[in-house]
Amino acid sequence: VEVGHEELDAASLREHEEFTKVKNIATIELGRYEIETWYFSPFPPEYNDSLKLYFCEFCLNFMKRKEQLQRHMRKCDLKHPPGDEIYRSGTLSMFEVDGKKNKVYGQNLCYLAKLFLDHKTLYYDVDLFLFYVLCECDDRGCHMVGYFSKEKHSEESYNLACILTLPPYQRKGYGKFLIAFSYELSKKEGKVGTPERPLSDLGLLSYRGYWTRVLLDILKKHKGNISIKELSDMTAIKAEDILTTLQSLELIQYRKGQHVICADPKVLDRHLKAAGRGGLEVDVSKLIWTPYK
Ligand code: 1VU
Repeated sequence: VEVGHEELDAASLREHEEFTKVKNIATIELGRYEIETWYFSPFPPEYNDSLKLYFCEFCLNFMKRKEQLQRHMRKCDLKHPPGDEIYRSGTLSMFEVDGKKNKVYGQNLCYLAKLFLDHKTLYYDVDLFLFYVLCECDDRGCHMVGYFSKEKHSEESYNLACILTLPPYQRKGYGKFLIAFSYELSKKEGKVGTPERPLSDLGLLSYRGYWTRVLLDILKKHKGNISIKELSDMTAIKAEDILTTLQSLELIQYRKGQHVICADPKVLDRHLKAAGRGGLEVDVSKLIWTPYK
């Protein structure tokens, strides 16, 4: 069925416009990487005649010319994201950046992220968000690997708004680390959480993989019956996400008006093998954090 523009509400129309915009920036330079972009991002108009943008890997300011970046690097005194280091394990650190305290950084991060996200309009009202920026650190500084954003207050129990692993770091387990981290924060808050929808194809694959592994690990170890509510309390994964994950693995039966988990150990092992690698582990003892008030 064809839908005329007049029948779309304002929000869908804006989203439709974002989708159909032509990709503007083809490549970016960020730290030691040159990265090909995937999608349109609404940079201010004066940047739209550049095919390539040069980002400062620490403050995320972007420039049109390499010489501008070189000049900037001589005076930029940041060596890590501008926020609190809330986790460090080996060379991996997580920084929490408050969008209200670091507005320009938050906006720059959104412009950068949109180059790799096509599925939704990003919110540029960064005041309302916290950004969790994952870095690999060495003697030159803390280099951003990826991030997720989180609303300070979510009515819908979202514990993650947007997630990105920068392309040079993808498929190494950082995505699952970021997802696991978002649930560790929810556990500390004593809340269940769920990612904001819609999920991209890669987002859904990563979440399915994470949910499957976490739930099957528990089911494997657990003796006797366990309810979806108990699984949710243990993992901070929202009950609906547990139900859809277990249903897609055909581990749920409907008996006498109730969902029942049927977990044959052999079936669990088969699913676990198919669920891929575990990703990088979050060492909760290294997380020093209190919920946002
Ligand atoms: O490696 P495993 O098999 O153990 O697990 C992978 C795999 O299952 C799947 N996956 C892929 N499968 C096929 N082809 C691929 N190219 C691929 N990439 C991932 O996902 C599992 C997770 O792997 P990971 O832990 O190594 O995750 P990454 O560091 O690669 O990060 C995953 C994300 C989704 C963050 C990354 O692909 C990304 O940044 N994509 C672009 C942005 C995006 O789509 N973000 C999600 C949007 S939805 C949203 O933000 C709302 C919540």
